Amino acid sequence: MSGKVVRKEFHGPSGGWGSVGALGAILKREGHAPSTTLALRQQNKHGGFMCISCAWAKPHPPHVFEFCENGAKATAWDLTSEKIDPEFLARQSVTALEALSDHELEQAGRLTEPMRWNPETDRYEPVSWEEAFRHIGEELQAMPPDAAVFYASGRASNEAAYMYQLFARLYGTNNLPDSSNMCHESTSVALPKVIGVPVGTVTLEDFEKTDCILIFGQNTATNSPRMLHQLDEAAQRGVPIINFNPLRERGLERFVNPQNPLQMVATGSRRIASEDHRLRPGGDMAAMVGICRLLLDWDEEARRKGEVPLIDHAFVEAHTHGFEDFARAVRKHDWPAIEQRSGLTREALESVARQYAAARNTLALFGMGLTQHRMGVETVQMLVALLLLRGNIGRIGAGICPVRGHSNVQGQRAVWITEKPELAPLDEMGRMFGFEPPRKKGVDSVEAAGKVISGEVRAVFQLGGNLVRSLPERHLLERAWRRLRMTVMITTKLNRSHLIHGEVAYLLPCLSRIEIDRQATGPQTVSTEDSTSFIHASRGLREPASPHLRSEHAIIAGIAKATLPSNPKLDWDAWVGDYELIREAIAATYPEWYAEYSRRMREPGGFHRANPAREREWRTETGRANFLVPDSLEADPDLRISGSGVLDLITVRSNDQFNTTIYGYDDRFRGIHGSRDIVMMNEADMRRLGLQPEERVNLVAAVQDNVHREVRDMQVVPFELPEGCVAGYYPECNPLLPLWHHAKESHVPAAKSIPVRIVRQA
Ligand SMILES: Nc1nc2c(c(=O)[nH]1)N[C@H]1C(S)=C(S)[C@@H](COP(=O)(O)OP(=O)(O)OC[C@H]3O[C@@H](n4cnc5c(=O)[nH]c(N)nc54)[C@H](O)[C@@H]3O)O[C@H]1N2
Ligand SMILES: Nc1nc2c(c(=O)[nH]1)N[C@H]1C(S)=C(S)[C@@H](COP(=O)(O)OP(=O)(O)OC[C@H]3O[C@@H](n4cnc5c(=O)[nH]c(N)nc54)[C@H](O)[C@@H]3O)O[C@H]1N2
Ligand SMILES: [Mo]
Repeated sequence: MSGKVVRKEFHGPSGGWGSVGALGAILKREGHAPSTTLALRQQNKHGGFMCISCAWAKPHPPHVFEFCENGAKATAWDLTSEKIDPEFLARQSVTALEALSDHELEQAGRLTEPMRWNPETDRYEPVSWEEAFRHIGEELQAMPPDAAVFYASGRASNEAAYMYQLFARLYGTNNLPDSSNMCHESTSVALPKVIGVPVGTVTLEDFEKTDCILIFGQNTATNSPRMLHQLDEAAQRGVPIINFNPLRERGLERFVNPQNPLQMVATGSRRIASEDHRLRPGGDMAAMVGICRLLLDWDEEARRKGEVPLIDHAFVEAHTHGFEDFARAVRKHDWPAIEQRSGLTREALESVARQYAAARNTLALFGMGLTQHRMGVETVQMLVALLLLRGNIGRIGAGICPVRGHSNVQGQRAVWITEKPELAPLDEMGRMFGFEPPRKKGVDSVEAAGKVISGEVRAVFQLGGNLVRSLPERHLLERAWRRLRMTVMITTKLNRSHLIHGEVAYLLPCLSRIEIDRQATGPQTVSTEDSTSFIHASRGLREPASPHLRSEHAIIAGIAKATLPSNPKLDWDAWVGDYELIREAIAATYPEWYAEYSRRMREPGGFHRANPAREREWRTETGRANFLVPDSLEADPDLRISGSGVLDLITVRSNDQFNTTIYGYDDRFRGIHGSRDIVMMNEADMRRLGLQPEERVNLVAAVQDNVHREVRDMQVVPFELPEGCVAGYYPECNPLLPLWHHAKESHVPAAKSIPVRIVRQA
């Protein structure tokens, strides 16, 4: 359980012995056999399995150990020897299980058999797969298709994801929200308008050739630690790595390469970030406007003096649209406003602009610090504008790099798990499988939550995920979730969204990607797509946790067969027997990306899904890369933070969690141990509010809409972050997040700027 918070200042580097020690502790706790260590050696390697943790690129040739502390934790977590068998669930009622913490629920181990909730005993009891499918099918047939929601957390393979979206559409709905809706959807909405593709343009080759790296709102050492290799290599070449983050994230300061035993014994570690700019939350837009403004002014001056211009005018002329309007809009912002809104001084921004202007090739990385704001979409577009000014897209060593979260979130969207019908090749699927696909827009994650709360949604399927923890508006959502007619959870472990359940509730336990998936034609291989659009084969290698588990593919097929009339053009059983056939269907649906899918994915290093922007082919409305003008410099233009005492709450991850999966209570890099029920505060704010370190306070959302949102008993932790903002952990702080507080266009919950008040306990 989360207990009293203990501060242990972190002075070490990320990587190195610290992570090896942390890993050893995890392996021990999970009761690991040597086979786990063997499994780790196959992680992210050709012929092995692709990590189930983050989506970072898998280099070829790989490092000796192509895994990090967190990837190893995720592997160990799935391969745990702990099991939740039917006796475990027979011993206690579901209501009694609610007393367990989120950590304890998952820690209890792998689910081993399909279970159905029995209202008479209030217990999950074993049920046969066939009976489960029959009953779920019957329930689905009885409701209008748009009353069901098919959520996917970004872990399932491309093959399973393709089957899942096809099933939902054959059933009659585009209600296919996924984790991306809470994550990089701001990116997926922003990029097509400006560069004509929804994904990043950078590959690992660009890291080798770059001269400058900008990082906005991405916590590499915690959330994509394998990327530290690329950053470390760049830092060694003297490449400036300029980091923008309100929090001091120590893991990005210094790094010891744990792949290099010599360095592990040496005392020296190397710096990663060369500069750290601690801006205000949501201050990125203003900071970028400031940098653009400097470039424009300096460029004008240079041209006047006959010096080399700073803007790549040839590129702007040949490839872009809207430069003049953009330049005019940027020049309208004066320095006091830029400084006040970014929280950075003009001198600090000049330092960045100078380095950026001196670099031939620049690439920009970003994460949730940009996307999870009301202005998330516009801010991503502003970052692209900054790159376009110097021709930094579609050139080796340069580009835009959204760092994706879940290991296959990018892949799932690219095989059309999407609520937006215009993004899926519906005509082609209709032709291939002889049906009229639904054309009505489906619900995204926030809309799904709204319709669960209003009662319009009657059934929720989760292909992974833990929505009552990961979504906003927890108080209302939990209550409404219990009123659902049906909850169907395809899952590996037990979580909160399974205990708070519908009238008809099923837990359908599936294989993990690390496990051997034996089907009619033998062990199967699946595929996933990383953050750099490379698609890799992945083959499980451990014996399944239980003989009763089924693959996600087999579970989806079982439900589909029980729900839909038989279809001569679609043989679900054949697909389950041989995943090659699913890949053939994917390739036939969209050959431009997936031709010769099976052959190419098996090549060492995988294959790259076509990315026209990388080749400077702009599939936008203007046929060019577009400069778009931001409406405002504000993080949240509609929500004027007025009055004293309102603070901006940033919710973040620790390095002892994967989203709602809590491995433990230690946040080593931030030096916060023993509890996650904390609020990180600037010492000046603490003084102003008269708060002591470790004092317990309550947090309430500072919005006026007649909903009371509160989290209680949070311990105050002094931390290096700007005045006026505080930070806490996701998912503990989610009850404070109003459902309507999301990015305007993408509906990504604005989890990085929640207006809150701190209330002292009497
Ligand atoms: N170990 C581990 N790995 C993970 C995950 C995990 O939970 N644990 N989750 C996975 C998933 S799904 C995702 S999406 C990624 C998430 O990875 P990240 O994108 O790194 O996500 P966060 O930790 O939410 O926050 C990122 C950083 O943004 C900073 N930030 C907050 N507000 C602002 C702002 O206004 N401006 C700027 N510039 N910075 C800001 C925060 O201080 C934090 O350091 O990681 C993936 N990998
Ligand atoms: N306040 C706040 N809220 C946030 C965020 C934030 O930064 N702040 N981040 C958002 C982001 S970026 C994301 S991606 C979402 C994530 O939100 P979700 O997708 O809802 O949550 P996860 O924690 O990733 O899902 C974990 C569950 O997936 C299941 N699972 C694990 N492995 C497998 C598998 O192999 N197969 C199947 N079928 N199931 C499996 C297990 O039951 C596990 O409990 O949360 C979002 N919510
Ligand atoms: Mo994510």
